Amino acid sequence: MTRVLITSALPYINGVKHLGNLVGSMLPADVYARFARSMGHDVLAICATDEHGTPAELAALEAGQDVATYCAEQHAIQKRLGDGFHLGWDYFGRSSSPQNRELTQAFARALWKNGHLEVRTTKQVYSNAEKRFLPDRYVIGTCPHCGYDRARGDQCENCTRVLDPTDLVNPRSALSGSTDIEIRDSAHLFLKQSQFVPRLRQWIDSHRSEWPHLVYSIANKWLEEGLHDRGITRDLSWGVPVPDDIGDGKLKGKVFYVWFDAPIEYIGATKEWADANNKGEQWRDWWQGKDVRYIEFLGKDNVPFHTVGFPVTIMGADEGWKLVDQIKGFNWLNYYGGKFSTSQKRGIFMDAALDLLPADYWRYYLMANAPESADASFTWEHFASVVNKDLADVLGNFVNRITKFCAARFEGRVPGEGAYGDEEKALIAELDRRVAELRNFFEAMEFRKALAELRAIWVAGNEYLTRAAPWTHIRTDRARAAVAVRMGLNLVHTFAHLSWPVIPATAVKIHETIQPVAGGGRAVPFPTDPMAKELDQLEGGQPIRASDVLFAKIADEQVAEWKARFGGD
Ligand code: B3M
Ligand code: ZN
Repeated sequence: MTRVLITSALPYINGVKHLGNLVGSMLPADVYARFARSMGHDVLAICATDEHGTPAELAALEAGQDVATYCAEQHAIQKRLGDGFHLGWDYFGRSSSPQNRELTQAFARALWKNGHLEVRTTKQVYSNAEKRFLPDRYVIGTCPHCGYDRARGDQCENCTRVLDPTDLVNPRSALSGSTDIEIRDSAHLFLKQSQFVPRLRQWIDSHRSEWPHLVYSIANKWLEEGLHDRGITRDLSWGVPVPDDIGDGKLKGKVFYVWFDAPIEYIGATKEWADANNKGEQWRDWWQGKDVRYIEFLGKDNVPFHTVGFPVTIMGADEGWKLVDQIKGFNWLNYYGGKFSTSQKRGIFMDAALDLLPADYWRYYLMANAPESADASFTWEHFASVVNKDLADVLGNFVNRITKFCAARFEGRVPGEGAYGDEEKALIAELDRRVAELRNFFEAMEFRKALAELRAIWVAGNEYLTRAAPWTHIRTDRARAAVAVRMGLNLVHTFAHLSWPVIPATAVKIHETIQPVAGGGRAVPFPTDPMAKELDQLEGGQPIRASDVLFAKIADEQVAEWKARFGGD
């Protein structure tokens, strides 16, 4: 047994997340955490909302709320939706927590003490009308290169050139449109990342064979392009305040940049967990213990901050905090070939998804089509066909027909008569091989392959039952029918064990047709016994319950309606 620390990239606070966000970090992190638990490992799974930064301020402004109230409300919404999707975090924290504030300030102090921070004077745009500094992207004006008149201060959308706000012709505030803006000097803290290149190079290369290609190549590219020192403070009011003892008194009223404090919240949320559950100093041990394997789940756009930004913070602080061991990165899930978009409200969001169907339909579909080696695309047609075939026809139908048949013809009790014959032995041999494969794919976090294997196991059960045909034999050879029913019920039980990481609510329901789940469902154990034992463990005479329909099929009319409602093509 190893200790496994798992974090998912922190969903940003500005509104409900879409299915692309869900499958790009939170859902696979949960599936893997469940799998690791089901293998008997000691697991701590952590997530939180990422609450600081200008986008949070702007979203609050738009909602007509002060930013603290806005964040508290949105956090509660994201927490509720995460629960709805059965994301079983040990803790779902908030980057605006006192714990994170303290840790972020402590990291900055350590970096300052170790000489890795420097105060530099920078030129920033100040809006007299709004009495505040404007982040680069909230200054707009005419692009000096192509003449586009809504170029942002960080980049021109039209010609994609990277800009500085001072490059813009006729600059104005994107917030108010005011042109009463000026350039002011402003002192900021810079993290001297360039000093860390040799250490980063060594660390990243030491993981070259272990990390997925996607992750290694992005990390490597960043290093090769050269690391610039990075400004880690901002002229904002919402954020973790820079403490007085850093920066020679030149940083009063400033806050840390959101990307500085957000990854520290992985540790912060672990402390929130310990504080909320009387775990004392255990949070520190998860982050400093030698026996912990730390795995991060994140979308490809977040790779640089996790392979360079956060590691530099940890290396520079030099206080024994753990660097990540394994990083599972994801590509994009698209919606009809285009992007899911929060700002354009394009695609399906977590709240709308749960209004349509229970979480397990989505969990299965998304994991079976996870954007692992390439981008993937959601369409309603594909979704419906996967749900109808895999979940309704294959898994649901199997559990339904065998438990119902047992209820109708064997008084709802596992029939004990007869011994397994050649059919059963062949199935056992096949499942020994397939279950080992499934476990390997889960362990390697190859989710598409894992789900294809899981489905193949369900199919093998169905095919067995079709061949064994207890409904035919019952008329002439009751013992033969009994053997098939007993194997069928053992398969139901095993399917629950194997499926729990992916479709936990359904797996518990399936398991309960056979017997209650031990330990209240915190972990359904993954089978480690040989299949000959796993598939022959139900006692003759043991009562079972007939299952209801587990998955309703999605009709063509529903597909048409949802396409019309959510947009498609
Ligand atoms: N909040 C992801 C995003 O909003 C970002 C992840 C932070 S992980 C420390 O794109
Ligand atoms: Zn331009």
